[in-house]
Amino acid sequence: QLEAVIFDLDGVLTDTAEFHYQAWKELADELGIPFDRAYNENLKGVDRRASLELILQQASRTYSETEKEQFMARKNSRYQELIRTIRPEHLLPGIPELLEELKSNGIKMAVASASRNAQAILQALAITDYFDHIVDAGALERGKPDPEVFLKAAEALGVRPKNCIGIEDAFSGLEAVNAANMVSVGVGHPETLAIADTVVASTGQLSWSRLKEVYEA
Ligand code: B16
Ligand code: MG
Repeated sequence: QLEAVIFDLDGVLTDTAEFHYQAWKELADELGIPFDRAYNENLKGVDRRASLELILQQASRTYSETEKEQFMARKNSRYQELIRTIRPEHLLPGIPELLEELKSNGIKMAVASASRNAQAILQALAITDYFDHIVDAGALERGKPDPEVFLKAAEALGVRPKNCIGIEDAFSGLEAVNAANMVSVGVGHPETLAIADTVVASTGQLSWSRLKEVYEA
């Protein structure tokens, strides 16, 4: 029986992926490292350190640990500037209705984001109260595709993984949901996200009845 829905944040509840891209792009440009939207796809769902390492793989030189820490701090302060513009109207289509429907059907909800900025973003979107648990990204040992973040969410909710649906926009995130033994729902392109149990093109197609259908299939 479906008891809980565990949400990824970036790309599912709101589109912060664009802000991550802009902040990384500015850094890459300053460093003269090639970086574009296509390559940025690899960074989705990947934590800050691993994202930086992916970008630096394209560089023609190596960087010290101190430099890497400066780069991460610089990217994050730019990102924090960009997310200051987030308002409740930046919730992705269908999300306000979905949260309401799940709540009125007694479904538990959690956020399983790799972002250390998740709390601030949920506050800005004014949806913190819908969630029974928000996993602390800073306390994770392993990032997605490791299932840790989803398993921690289920544990905090007191729900068995097989009674959860995990919703993700990133390939690495869906790998994490599958490895956690939850039912996986991908938001995006069916070809890119083929490992999901179901893929919807947009969050506007997510509803309580659709999720029940997916879970029972
Ligand atoms: P931060 P999610 C992830 O969030 C993003 O998709 C990824 O692009 C980002 O690098 C990561 O959070 C870390 O974010 O730098 O704010 O800690 O998709 O897991 O909600
Ligand atoms: Mg995401």
